[in-house]
Amino acid sequence: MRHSAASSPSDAGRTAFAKDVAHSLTLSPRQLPSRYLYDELGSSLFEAICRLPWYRVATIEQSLLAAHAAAIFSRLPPISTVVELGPGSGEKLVTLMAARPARDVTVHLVDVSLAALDQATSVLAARSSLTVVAHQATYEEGLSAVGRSRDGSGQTLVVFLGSNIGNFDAQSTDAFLRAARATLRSGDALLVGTDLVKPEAELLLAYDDPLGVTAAFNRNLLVRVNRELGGDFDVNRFSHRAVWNASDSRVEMHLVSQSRQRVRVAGCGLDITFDAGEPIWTESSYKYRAADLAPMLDRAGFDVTGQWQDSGFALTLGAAR
Ligand code: AVI
Repeated sequence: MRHSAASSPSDAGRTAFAKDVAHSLTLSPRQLPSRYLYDELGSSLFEAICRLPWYRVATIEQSLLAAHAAAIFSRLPPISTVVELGPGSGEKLVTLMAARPARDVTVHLVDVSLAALDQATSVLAARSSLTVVAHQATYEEGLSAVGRSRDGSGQTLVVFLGSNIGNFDAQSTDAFLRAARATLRSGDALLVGTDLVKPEAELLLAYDDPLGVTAAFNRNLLVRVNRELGGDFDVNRFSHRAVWNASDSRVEMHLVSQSRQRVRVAGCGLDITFDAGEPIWTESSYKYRAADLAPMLDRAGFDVTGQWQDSGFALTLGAAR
C-alpha cells in the first residue's frame, strides 16, 4: 500500500470559498454551495448520517456491492486502474475490490476533503493489499491527473457511488459525465450509484432525522463560514429544513432564519439582513427513476452494460464507446 498526494488543490482554496460564499449568499434565494459541507467535522457528521437507520443510501449500496461485485467484474474488460470519486469511508471500494480478478490494480481516490481521503486511505490500507494514490482535488482535476499518468496497459474503471451524482443539477450532471468520458478511452467503464425516487415521508426522514444529525451537518456550514471567513452567524438562530421538490425530483436542504437578523462575513465583505423565515438553500439531492440512467449515460458516451437495484437504490455500469 502506498499513499501519496499525487495532486493537491490549488492554494486558492480559501479564496475560492470566500468568493463562492460572497456570490451565493447574495443570490435570490440565498444559497451556500453543498460542496463546502465537508470540512473535517462535516465529513464526520456525514459518516454518522450513513449509519442512521433513516438514511439507507450507504447500507443498501453496500449490500448491492457485496451481492453483485463479481457480476460487475464479469462485465468488465481487464482493469488495471480504478478511480473512486468521493470515496467516503473507503468501505464500498473494499467490498467491490474483494471480487476483483487477480491482477495488479492501482486505486486512485479523489476528493477535495483531506479528512475524507485520509480516512478512506487508512481503511483501504487496513483491509486490502491495493496500491492507493490519493488526489486532494476536484473530481475533474483528479480524473485528468489519472488520465495524464496512464500507461498503455489495462482499462480504467471510474467508480462514483453514494448517490454523489445526485448533488449535481441536470446540466452539471451532463457536463460532468461528458468531462469524465473525455478523460477515458473506449472500453473503460463507469459505475454509478444513484438513489431512486421513493415515498416522500421516507425521503424526508432520511434528510431530517429524529436524532438531528443531518441538522447538525447542515448547520455546521455556518460554523465553517464563521471559522474560515470571519462570519458572525448565530447558528442557534438558523434551523434545518428538508423539503421534497417533486417537480424537480430532488430533496432540498435549507437553513431558515428564525428571526430578522443581521449577519456579517468579514472575510468576503458581506453585511446581510435576513428576514424571519428567510431560507439559505444549502443542498439539492436529486432522486432518479432507474430508467433515467441509460439515457443519462448515453448522452455522455457510455452504453449501459448492467444495472442492479434494491430498495430504491441502483448501481449502473456503463462502458465508454
Ligand atoms: C453526499 N450526498 C450524496 C448526500 C446526499 O444524500 O445528498 C449528502 C447528504 N445530505 C444530507 N444527508 C446526506
